Amino acid sequence: MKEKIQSALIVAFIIVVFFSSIGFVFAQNNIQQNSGYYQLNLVIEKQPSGSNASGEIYSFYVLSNGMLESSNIIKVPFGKEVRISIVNFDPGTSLPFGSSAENASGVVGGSILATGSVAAGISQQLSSKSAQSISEIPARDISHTFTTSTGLNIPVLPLSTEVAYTYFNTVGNYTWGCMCDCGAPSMDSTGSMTGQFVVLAP
Ligand SMILES: [Cu+2]
Repeated sequence: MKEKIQSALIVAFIIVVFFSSIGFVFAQNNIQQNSGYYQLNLVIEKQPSGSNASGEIYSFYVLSNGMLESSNIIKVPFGKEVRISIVNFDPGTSLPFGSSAENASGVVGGSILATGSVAAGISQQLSSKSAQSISEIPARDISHTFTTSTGLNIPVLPLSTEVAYTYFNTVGNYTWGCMCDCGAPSMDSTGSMTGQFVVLAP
């Protein structure tokens, strides 16, 4: 009888240890997913008012908590993986100023994921299964670029959603801008097609 109780206790102990270790593994995974990278959501959307010679003015916005905020100052953390999502509602193309704007640079793996659909939600789910991995876009097919003075360049297709992973390894104040001839008023105004880019100290 005593032996039976003992073995029952041992079995119970093993079960408890087994399930608590599974719980521990799940908890670990959740922590890694939540703090694995910093998410920067950018949206290229029509400005509420104003137009240029060729029509509407499109601007970069930062999507934060479901709200489109100004891209006047874009902040990213130092030394941490940053996942940049760009949702582009502009159907038009605009020629880049230089051929370097055609290549994805400063991104992990030298490529970006792109899909020809426009939805803020897509950027969260975009994976190599649903998107094309591309390392360059021919000049004639570029709509805008997201380019920083830290050496990052992401060419953006018209009406598309793109995702790129990158790191910023120098703290400081930099600039971001679009390297395309996409309309004089938007190109010159901060918070539209150019602005400050700040890499924050940890
Ligand atoms: Cu542009």
